[in-house]
Amino acid sequence: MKTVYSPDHRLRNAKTELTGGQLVTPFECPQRVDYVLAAIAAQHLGDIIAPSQWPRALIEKVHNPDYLRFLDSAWQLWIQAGNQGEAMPNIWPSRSMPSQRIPNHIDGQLGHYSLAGETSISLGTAEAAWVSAKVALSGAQLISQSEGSAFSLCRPPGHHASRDQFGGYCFINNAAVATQKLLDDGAQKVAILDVDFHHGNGTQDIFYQRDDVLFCSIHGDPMEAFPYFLGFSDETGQDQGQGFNLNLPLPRGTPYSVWKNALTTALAKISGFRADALVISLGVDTFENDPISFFKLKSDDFLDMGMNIAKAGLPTLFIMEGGYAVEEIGINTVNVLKGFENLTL
Ligand code: SP5
Ligand code: ZN
Repeated sequence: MKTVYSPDHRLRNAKTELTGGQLVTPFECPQRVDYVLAAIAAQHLGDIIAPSQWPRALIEKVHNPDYLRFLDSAWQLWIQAGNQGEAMPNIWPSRSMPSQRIPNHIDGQLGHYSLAGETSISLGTAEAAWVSAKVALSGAQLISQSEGSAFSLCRPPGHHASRDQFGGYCFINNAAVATQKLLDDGAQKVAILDVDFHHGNGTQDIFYQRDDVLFCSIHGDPMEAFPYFLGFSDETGQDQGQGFNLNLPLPRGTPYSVWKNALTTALAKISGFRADALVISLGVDTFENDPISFFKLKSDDFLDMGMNIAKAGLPTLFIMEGGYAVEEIGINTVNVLKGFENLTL
């Protein structure tokens, strides 16, 4: 399987994440990709290729232009306002003051355009997010050109980003951008399976009213886990999209034996949808030693996960999302891809 990768992911190198009332070095760090690349080489997964250039209009199909302008300007506005640290939101248009206005002040803009407060914006963040989306688009192009499967080694991740909000370490929704590209290239229907530990709230929201994209997600119960406010099993889609959204929340301590049943349920739904292509939001933060998650998957379980995904028999684009047990992220990720290939070969 080919991997699309760019070293420019390093432009996303924030120094601070707000967690537990402290500013810590972000869990979502550049070293994550180093470990994935090392495992790709060690396991002989296949060629690593650079992304192509793509027009910004392809991103604007799933994100609002004003949001993208905000991302581009946020760091500069933040510095111009005299701040010393990295840009973080600390006030939101919340339930008791649900304003639609976009403030002039950067503090207000950060609140308007964010859905979580842990993710700082730093110099280079917007550029890295844009490159990450190009990595996703180039992966989608491989699938459109009948590659069968491909791996977009995206960083920063994307599945928490909505049309006009960042958060959860995500800025541009790479899976959504790639899915739209597959449709534009001729796919009639695309299924997205999100196996990251966290619910893919951004992806769900972007496609919630559509019947040409099926979104399925297996994740930590939002009553107990980020993003807390979306990802419940009664969210099944809206209007034309009714019936095209499937959430499978699972409790703390879930082992692979139970997780696998949810995968079977999701794959049955995907089979009934008769998709032309499958996009996997591939987070490996379901791993037992992940520092911010609570499932109990072991490294070998990721091989079985890949084999089962292959049974769908669809052209499949894997998009990197989360995974914060940094030293194991490489083997866990490549195990999914190897498991997929072993069944496909
Ligand atoms: C792409 C992705 O996986 N994003 C996840 C974003 C989660 N951010 C909130 C994390 C809260 C972590 N709490 C830390 C507890 C550490 N003991
Ligand atoms: Zn995650």
